[in-house]
Formats: sequence, C-alpha cells, structure tokens
Amino acid sequence: MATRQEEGAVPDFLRMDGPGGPQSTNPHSQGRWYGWPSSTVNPVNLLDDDGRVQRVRTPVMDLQGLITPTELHYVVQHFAVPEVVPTDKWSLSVEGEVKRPLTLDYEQLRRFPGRTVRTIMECSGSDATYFEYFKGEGSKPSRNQERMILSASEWTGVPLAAVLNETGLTGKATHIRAEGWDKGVPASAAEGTEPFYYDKGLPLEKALHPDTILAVAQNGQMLEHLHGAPVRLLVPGWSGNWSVKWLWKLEVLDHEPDCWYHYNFYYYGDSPDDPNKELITTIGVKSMVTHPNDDTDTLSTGTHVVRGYAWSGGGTITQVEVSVDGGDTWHSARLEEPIDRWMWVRWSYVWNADKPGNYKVMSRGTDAAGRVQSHEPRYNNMRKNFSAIVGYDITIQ
Ligand SMILES: Nc1nc2c(c(=O)[nH]1)N[C@H]1C(S)=C(S)[C@@H](COP(=O)(O)O)O[C@H]1N2
Ligand SMILES: [Mo]
Repeated sequence: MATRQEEGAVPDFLRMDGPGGPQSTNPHSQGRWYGWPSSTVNPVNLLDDDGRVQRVRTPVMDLQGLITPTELHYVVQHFAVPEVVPTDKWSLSVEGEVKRPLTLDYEQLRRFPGRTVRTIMECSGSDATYFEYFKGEGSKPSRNQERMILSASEWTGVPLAAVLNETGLTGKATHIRAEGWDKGVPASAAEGTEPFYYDKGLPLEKALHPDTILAVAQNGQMLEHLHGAPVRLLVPGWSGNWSVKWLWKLEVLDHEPDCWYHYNFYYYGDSPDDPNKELITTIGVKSMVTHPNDDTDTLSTGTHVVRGYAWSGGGTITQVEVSVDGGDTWHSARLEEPIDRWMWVRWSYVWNADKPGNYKVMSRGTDAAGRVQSHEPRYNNMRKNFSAIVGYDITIQ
C-alpha cells in the first residue's frame, strides 16, 4: 500500500540501482530532491472547523521565478468564506451615476475583449509583526516559518473600464463602489454594528486604468472560490484589500462612499480619533532578501549569490542595492529580466565573502517615482503596509 512519503526518505519506487538510484553520485538523487518539487515548499494553510482551507500563507522565501503557483498564493478575507455561486447563477449589476444601468451575466461579461495582467498582490497586514520588532518589542518574525501574505499571479479578465464604457457615466461620477457577497461584522466594529457586505470605493481614475480588471482566471486556470470566483476585482499596485472578491455589485457614485474598511481599518493615522487619517491605497517600495536569510546560520568564505525580490505599487523598480555591512555601504544588484510594471523583480548580487566575520545583509529598492525604501517603517495605529529594510545576520567562517 502506498504510504505518504516521510520527509527525507527515498520513496520505494525510486529504490533502484543504476543512475539516479541511492548509490548514484548524481547529487540530485540524494537528500530531499527526487525530481519533483521539494516537499518543504508548502504554504501554511489555516482550516475551518470542517477541515477546509480558509486562509493561506505563502512560502515567499522558497519561491522561484515570478509567478506564485495558485495553491501557494496567499488567501485573506475578513468574514467567513461565502457560498459558492456557479457561473450560470452569477450576475453583476452596475448602477448609480451611469447613463444605462446594466446587469451582466457571466457570458455577457466574457464578450468584452479580455486583458491579462501580471501583478504582485500584498495584503496591508503583510509583515505587520515587524513593527513591534523595529520598536524593540518582541523577537524577530520569521518569514520562513510564518510565511507571508504576499504573492504574484497572472490574472485574466475584462477591464472594468470596458464595462463602464458600456453603461456610460454621468458627469458626476467620482467613485465606483465594488461589493462582494460575503457578509459579516468585523471583530473590532462598534457594538451594534449590523452585518454588511465587504465593499471598497475606488476613485474613478484608478477604476478606469486599463489594468484594473474584473478577473475570471488566475495563472491560466479559472478563478478558484477562495480567490473570489467566479469574478473578482483586481486593482494592481494597490493594497490587496482593494481587489474585492466574490464581486456582484458595482455602484457608480458622486462621492467617496463611507465603506467600513476605509477609515476603520486600512488607514494611516496615529489613533482611531486621528483627524488626519489617510486612506491606504498604493503599496510602498519594498525589497527583501530571500537568500541568505534567518535560516542561514553560517556560510563558508568564498563567493555567494545574494538574491531576492523587489516591487512597488508606485512605479517600476529602477534599482536595487545590497549592503552586507548593515547599510554603511551599498552595491548595485543586478535586476533580472523581465522588469514588469506591477510585478516583483528578481535581483541578485555576487558577494565575494573572503573575510570571516559577522555581516548584516540587506537590500534597498528604488522605484520610477523616485521612492527609496527606508530603514524606518512608517508607524501607524493599524500596523499596515510595513515596507522597511530588514537585515539578516550572517556569519562567514
Ligand atoms: N469580498 C471580499 N474581497 C476581499 C476581501 C474580503 O474580505 N472580502 N479581503 C481583501 C483582502 S484584505 C485581501 S489582502 C485580498 C486577498 O486576496 P486573495 O485571497 O485572493 O489573495 O482580497 C481582498 N478582497
Ligand atoms: Mo489584506
């Protein structure tokens, strides 16, 4: 009977003599590599009481290439995962400040010319525990163990602008309120708050950007339920919470709607009463080292390749620098092609580590808007959008 493979054990059907077998000198036949992806590259799946996956955290430190396989792509939502609506039962209403209100079924939506967008998606809560760490409170979070709410996919759908072009807009339109059919009461809401549907109010300019799409597919496959099937909004460059899943309603408005998650959750500000709260939209400029990292105790003297990702919601990545001395001196890293507007960029730096000693390895990203990743996080009451430089202590011996 087939049993689950133990970590580190060679499965029975590979126990054969000859090339590739256990006696082979081929290094790939040893250890954990058996010719299929390493069993260590797993997401952290959070389950509900019925054992179904509800939330997913991504093993970013172990990813290769640019696309996060869908089963490793993070999953976040605030309320319980809502019921499945099959494509033939789904429809989208578009009303408000439009000339011709419209209800589209799935087939009608798919008659518009499609568009494919490759983008990272990062939750505003990504790396939030680093805020405490930077204040000197608490130990260093582990991106290896906790995984991340950061991923990248290829999304296919229809530009929201194409649908709005069909309905036409009145001269008063300023915002598009997008609503999903998941309903609940946030844990931090004031007592007596009635259950409401998750919604966001997108400014018209961003709504009309051709890369803001109503997505029906992810990574070459039909959208999965946990990612908002059958149709979700995708707002590249902005925090994940703008990309409303399980989309069923669009309302065109002449004002910014008072969505609960705007100024109660995804805002910059010092306190809930801060009179100068700022709505979180664009994600910061951010880079991270994926190798070596906190799982690396020591490296031998010699040449090592420092690797990682860099991304920004505000513009294409134009430069990544690496420091091995805690930020005193910086060296240009190589940006690896392709350098896509909304995607993360892979970068590398060849480090000639000739002298034994203690080093602090870190990276710093710059984007086309001239934004440079900072050493200090932008502190805010909700601990959102951490994007500061994180260093790793590496010993060379
Ligand atoms: N309908 C709905 N859409 C939603 C949410 C939600 O709670 N309800 N959460 C948002 C948040 S906070 C994030 S980070 C992204 C996550 O998308 P993903 O689960 O496909 O990665 O979905 C956004 N869209
Ligand atoms: Mo999020």
